[in-house]
Amino acid sequence: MFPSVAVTEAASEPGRDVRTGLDPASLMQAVCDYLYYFQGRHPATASRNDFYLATAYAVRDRLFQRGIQSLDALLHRPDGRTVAYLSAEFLMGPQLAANLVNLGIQDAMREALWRMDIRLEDLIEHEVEPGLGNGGLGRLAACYLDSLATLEIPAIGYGIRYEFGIFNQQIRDGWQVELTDKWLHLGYPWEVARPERAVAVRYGGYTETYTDEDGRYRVRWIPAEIVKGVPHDTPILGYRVKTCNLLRLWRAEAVQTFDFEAFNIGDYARAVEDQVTSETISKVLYPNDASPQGKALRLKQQYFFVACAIEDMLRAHLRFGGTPATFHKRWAAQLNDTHPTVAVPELMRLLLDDHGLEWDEAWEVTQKTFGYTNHTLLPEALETWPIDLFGALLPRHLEIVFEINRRLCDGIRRVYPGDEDRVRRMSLIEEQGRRSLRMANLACVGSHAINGVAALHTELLKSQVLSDWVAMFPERFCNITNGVTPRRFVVVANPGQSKLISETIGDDWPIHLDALRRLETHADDPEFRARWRDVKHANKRQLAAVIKERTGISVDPDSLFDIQVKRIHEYKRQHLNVLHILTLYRRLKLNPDLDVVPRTFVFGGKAAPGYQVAKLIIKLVGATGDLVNDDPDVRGRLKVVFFPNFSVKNGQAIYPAADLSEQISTAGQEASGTGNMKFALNGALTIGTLDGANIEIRDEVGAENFFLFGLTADEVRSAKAGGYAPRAIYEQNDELRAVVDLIASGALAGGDTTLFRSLVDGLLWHDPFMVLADYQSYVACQERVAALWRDPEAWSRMSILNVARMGKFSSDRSIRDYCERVWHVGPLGAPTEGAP
Ligand code: Z16
Repeated sequence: MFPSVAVTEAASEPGRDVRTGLDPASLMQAVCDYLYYFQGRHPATASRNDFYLATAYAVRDRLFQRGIQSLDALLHRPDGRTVAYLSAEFLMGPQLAANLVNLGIQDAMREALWRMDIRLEDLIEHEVEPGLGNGGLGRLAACYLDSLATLEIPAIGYGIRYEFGIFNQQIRDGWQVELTDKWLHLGYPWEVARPERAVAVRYGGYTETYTDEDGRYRVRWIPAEIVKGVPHDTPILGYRVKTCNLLRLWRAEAVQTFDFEAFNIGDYARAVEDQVTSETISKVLYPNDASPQGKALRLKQQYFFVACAIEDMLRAHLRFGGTPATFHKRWAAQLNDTHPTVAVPELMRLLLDDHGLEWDEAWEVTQKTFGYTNHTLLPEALETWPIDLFGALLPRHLEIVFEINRRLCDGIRRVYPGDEDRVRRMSLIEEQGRRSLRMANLACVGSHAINGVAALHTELLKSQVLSDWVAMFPERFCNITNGVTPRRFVVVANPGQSKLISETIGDDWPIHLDALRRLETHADDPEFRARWRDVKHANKRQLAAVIKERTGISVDPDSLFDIQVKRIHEYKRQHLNVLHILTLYRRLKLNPDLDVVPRTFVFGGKAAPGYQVAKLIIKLVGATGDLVNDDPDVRGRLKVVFFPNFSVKNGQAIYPAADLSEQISTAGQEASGTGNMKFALNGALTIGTLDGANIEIRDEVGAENFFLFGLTADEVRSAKAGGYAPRAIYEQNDELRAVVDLIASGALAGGDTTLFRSLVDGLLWHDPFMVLADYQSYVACQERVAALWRDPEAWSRMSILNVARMGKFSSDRSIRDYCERVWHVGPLGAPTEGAP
């Protein structure tokens, strides 16, 4: 069985690049070598994990090779700018298949492994993903790294190497249970630790002033605690290009490990304790996606990776001959939401205290370095830190923040004399209640560019949340609509559809997504439509098998797959979806012979562990499934599934199987959404509100090819202003009343009328997300969906047209926008118009 003969034969081919070749023989030899000499395994006894690791190492070699070449190219072009994407989250997803696709060696590796009796697909399935993010924001960062490399822009992603990522979700008795995500357990082959490039990060203590040799007044920070940040590098290869960038994640370690190893200190236990405390910093990802936790440890995490990143950038800059005053000419740093905003006072601190720049010069460098991306309008998501907490942890930074604020407030008073209310609103310090630092304001004042993530979001940002900032700094604002990488979310996730597209319009669409438009003419070709349907049907059969295995529920691949996967949140309105399901259920109970379109409703997503209502919504979905799935009157025509542990990996199996994509947030609440793009690129039709990027998707695919319902953001606002009364809607709509009553009756809870009471009462008396207001419109829209489903030709045509017109939503387009409007950088870091 072991292919030693084949390996020997292969190795004897003349001129073969044994070390990094891309042919099956070279790949096979590389995998064998890793198995033998790195893992000390004989193939006959090697486990699947052994083969997975050996394969990953073989691939990684080929990435590093390109990474070194990219660095070399950069060193020979020392005038260019490098992008630093600062993000507390990177939701990378599985790496093996994506890297094989980007290298263009999927078939070669499959063949290489096959010669050893190993199926590549089994290894891909075996891979554990690093879940170092909560949802959209973290996944967006990962898509952007893919596009930066593909567009050959030198870039580094800086973040935290959490030991435990987003929890694994299990469903027990319908409830979410959180399990620790031990993603490093079997070894993570894609990264390399660089302990020699560690950075010291300081916390606490106090500051003092002194006079330097030139008689200048200077400040020195005497910290109380020092932690070491050790970088762990993952290579990020672009699609079919040589450029290979870096994701550099920092792990916290104790500085003084060796002191107590020498047993020469009295308090051994305390020394160990200190070490444990240091390492706590990168221990776990905070699992909140919408409302930040005001924990000191979270601020410690933020400063930890930011301090490491800026130090790393500054070191590189100085090593390549730069001066502190030209930092911004070599680095463009993006703040992914406010999480890394402490980078603003941190860069100021380094320039002022360590490098002796004057304030004005340091401030200019800082502002030209940073751009700020806002990802939410939710008021509870706007980060603030109590001043006492911030000052205790970062005393020097607080002083700098106060000075930034003093100058900011002076500036406001100059432009708007006497407008103290405006000063109060724009101040970096919230003075009401516990004095606190407003991170969004700090990000705005410290950046030369500020952007929202979809057209509506940016408009609302400009007209509401940040209107004072627009008035004073209008030139800083722009919109950059989110995008997703078509490599991972179409080429890797949906090989069937990808093959059909490439056979039809050529294979350049993964890098020129607008080329999908060539599919338009094929939408009217019955033969093409039939092939399109066959692809979707095969994907649905695959998903049905996975659903059976994970949940025990049998679903019919011929039914309409109606899917909502995303974080569970009231504003995303999974419960509106449930109200529709119960409406159909009730209609069937009243008339079992009713001719309904058979549907499979799939839900997936994690609830923040402390978000009780979200957890109750998960329970409600499960209870709805229990009620509906085996009811004899339903006769299998409705199935409701909660797909546990939604992740990037599971998403890659789910998006390609969707017929209908649920994008039903209350208008004005979802900043952009990116799942909406992943679904549509995989041929799902969208039912959605005029929210986030849905609006732009509808504009692109055509209103006639999009199922629109619900209030607009303006209507939501005026309905609320006019005293919205959900109870009245409930009373006036018989069908709505019946389904709400059904939930309240205990019929979904074994007769328990208390289980869902808080949810029902919330809807009837408050309903902040206008679920009842949009119910009628949603149900009516779903009837239009059902009508179209009955006409498979029309459905297929619309599905093809949707894909054909989704080119705008490639993350390549988003990254080009950032390069042009924010970073002023081109391929190889070449400066573009407007470069500082
Ligand atoms: C997040 O995932 C998002 C916003 C935020 O403030 C924090 C987190 Cl962890 C999401 C938005 O909710 C979503 O609409 C958007 O598409 C995504 O960020 C990427 O911009």
